[in-house]
Amino acid sequence: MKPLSDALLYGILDLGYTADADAERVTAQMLAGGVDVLQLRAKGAGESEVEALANRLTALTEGAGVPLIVNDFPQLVPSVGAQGAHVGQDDFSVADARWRAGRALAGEVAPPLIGKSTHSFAQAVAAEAEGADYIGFGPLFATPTKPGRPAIGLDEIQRVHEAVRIPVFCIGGIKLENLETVIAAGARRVVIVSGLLQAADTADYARRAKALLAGR
Ligand code: 3NM
Repeated sequence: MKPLSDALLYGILDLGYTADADAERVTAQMLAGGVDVLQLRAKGAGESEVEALANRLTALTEGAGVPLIVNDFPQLVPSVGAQGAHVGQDDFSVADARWRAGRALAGEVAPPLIGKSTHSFAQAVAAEAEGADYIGFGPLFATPTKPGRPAIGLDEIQRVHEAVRIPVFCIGGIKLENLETVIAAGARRVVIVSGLLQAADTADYARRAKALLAGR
């Protein structure tokens, strides 16, 4: 598995953009394009639906050596064989998510990765103190993928990177068009959702984003 510390591009398979029937095809494209982490996000879907979907993706993510992160349902991590879970500010605490994602046989596999969404400098620092393995930091720009959440802009990116040692993935409205601006503001790693999922060629879009992040 690729270590999180090396991850630059975090892709999300968001069922708000991708039809269920296309899940494997789009996941394969993201992986071919070089996403380093892949999250399954299906807002409004029930646990059994997310479980079934995750079970369809693990062969692909494992084959690529890319961690699969389940949004909202940390308890599914052991049963589907995912590598971790992502929680929001209003969801489980990191400790609770970690407990739910824990394996029955400790030591058999790597401990689960727990990520947390943060929307301010204070939340970013608090999430690290709470034991998160990584954070999302945003939304930098207003985005239809997460409606109703105000943009936080680029001003705090630098300060968060100075204060927080776990990986920080900037998120929210990031596209190829603004990625260089986001990187210039201090971002090292990003999450892209609609940019990737609405691209005519998802693999090529991921490749180009990755190249910018890698400074190529
Ligand atoms: N979380 P897009 S912003 C899922 O700020 C999500 O916590 C956010 O999608 C946060 O790349 C966001 O399409 C949506 O803007 C990101």
